[in-house]
Amino acid sequence: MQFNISFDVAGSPDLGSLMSCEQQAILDTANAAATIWSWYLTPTNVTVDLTITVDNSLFSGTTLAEGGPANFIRTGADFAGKHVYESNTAVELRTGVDRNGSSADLDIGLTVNSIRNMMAFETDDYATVRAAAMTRFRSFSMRLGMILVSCT
Ligand SMILES: [Ca+2]
Ligand SMILES: [Ca+2]
Repeated sequence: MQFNISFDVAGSPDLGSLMSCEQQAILDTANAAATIWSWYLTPTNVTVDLTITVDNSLFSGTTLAEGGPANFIRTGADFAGKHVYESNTAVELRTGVDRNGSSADLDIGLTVNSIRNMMAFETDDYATVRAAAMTRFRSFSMRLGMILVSCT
């Protein structure tokens, strides 16, 4: 499987606040993370479309990022009287069927503050940051826990 990663330009009111090199660094890092994720996911020939939104109204405080599958789909099963759902990404990886068509399968939300002030920069202790990031990428699999941004 492979990822197709892009910014949700129309849905990112604050993307323009980032320098082009910051935008590129985020895409580069997300693509590097996706490459690692793909090692652990199905070899099925499917493409998971991941969009990144930059919107300062998404969150504040110590949150680094938000993210997850675009939607959840009823499996048809029930458990304890409740409907059971699974993520569209799980369905696509398992069956090859993209239930939401050309819409993004996975979303990541960032703010300018989280990118600039809360994430690790290459000028930090990069080896430590990188090792921690790799561990997190494996642990969270389909979630983005950290983005390494370098912009010179
Ligand atoms: Ca897809
Ligand atoms: Ca889709």
